[in-house]
Amino acid sequence: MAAGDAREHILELLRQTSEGHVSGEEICRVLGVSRAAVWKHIRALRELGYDIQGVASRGYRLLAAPERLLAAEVRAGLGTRRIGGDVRVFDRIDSTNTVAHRLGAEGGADGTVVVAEEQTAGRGRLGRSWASPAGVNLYLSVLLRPELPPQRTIPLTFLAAVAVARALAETCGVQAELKWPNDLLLNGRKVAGLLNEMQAETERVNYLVLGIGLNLNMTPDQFPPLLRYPATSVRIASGRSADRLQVLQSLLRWLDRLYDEFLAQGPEPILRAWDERCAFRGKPVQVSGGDQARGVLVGIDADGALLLDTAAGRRRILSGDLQPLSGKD
Ligand code: BT5
Repeated sequence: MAAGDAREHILELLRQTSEGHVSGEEICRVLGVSRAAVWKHIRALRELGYDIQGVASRGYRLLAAPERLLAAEVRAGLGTRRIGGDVRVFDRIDSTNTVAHRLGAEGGADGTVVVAEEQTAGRGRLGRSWASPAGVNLYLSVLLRPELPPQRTIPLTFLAAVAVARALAETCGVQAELKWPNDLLLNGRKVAGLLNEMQAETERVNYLVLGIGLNLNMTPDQFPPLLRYPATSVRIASGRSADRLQVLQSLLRWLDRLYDEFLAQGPEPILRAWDERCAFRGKPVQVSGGDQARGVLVGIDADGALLLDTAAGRRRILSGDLQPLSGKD
């Protein structure tokens, strides 16, 4: 058994017995290793930041897990089918999307997850940057290899947004609204952004990278001074800090479930779920960037295009940046 697997197994045993101790013999028996090996693994776990108590007559007990995200912790008890079979956690990298692209080109498995504590060159759309301070938020990319032509993968951006919204509701008790095409809002302010990128030929997707930046415990002073859109974090919006590991695991489970549903049933359930959380419905908005338009927001259509009722009639918007219009505009 690889050292990482053995440690994951030991942590699982310790968690199952959160009230009492697990004896050294029990761990030896379950893992099929010697006492000396168990002792070495326990020491390695302590070095990783786990607070494990050892009582001579009773065995081991897990008192606290480290603040840092660890691949073994993320995978422990995840129970997903496709997402998170391989989880890589980095302390500090340029961008999780860039690393996921590299893994994609090297043949990385469908569902591989890349997580960073900090990004030095976090990316937004159109060459913009994503502020990624260390240890407070989630920055992750998921590598997918759907056997679909490129145009049928468009709903995956919507799928990622719905998964983030459900994870936030489940673990933090907050209800995010979805701002077309790739943002999540809390109290009208941006709490998460998605950056989905694809490597494809005309007929076939080679691989796809779903990039997710989610502001959890960021404080106001950690935001860049000039933002395109007002921003927030779960902690600022709700007054409570979020457990990053819990949110991440919930997010991976929702991604897994919705991806399964998408492959089995097609895009309709995802697009419907997205539409239910659509921000600014019935409100006047403006689209700039790609397409230019002003009108009242209707929702999204079966292809994920934004529908606006404009002075010249109903329009389908395929790309651009959305802003609400106040009465004065
Ligand atoms: C996005 O772009 O919203 C997509 C952000 C995706 C970030 C994730 S993190 C993991 C993965 N790895 C990456 O390298 N990227 C993905 P866009 O809609 O273009 O918004 C970018 C704009 O949002 C910036 O120009 C800023 O004005 C603003 N911004 C920057 N950092 C922010 C933050 N942490 N929270 C809210 N707004 C931010």
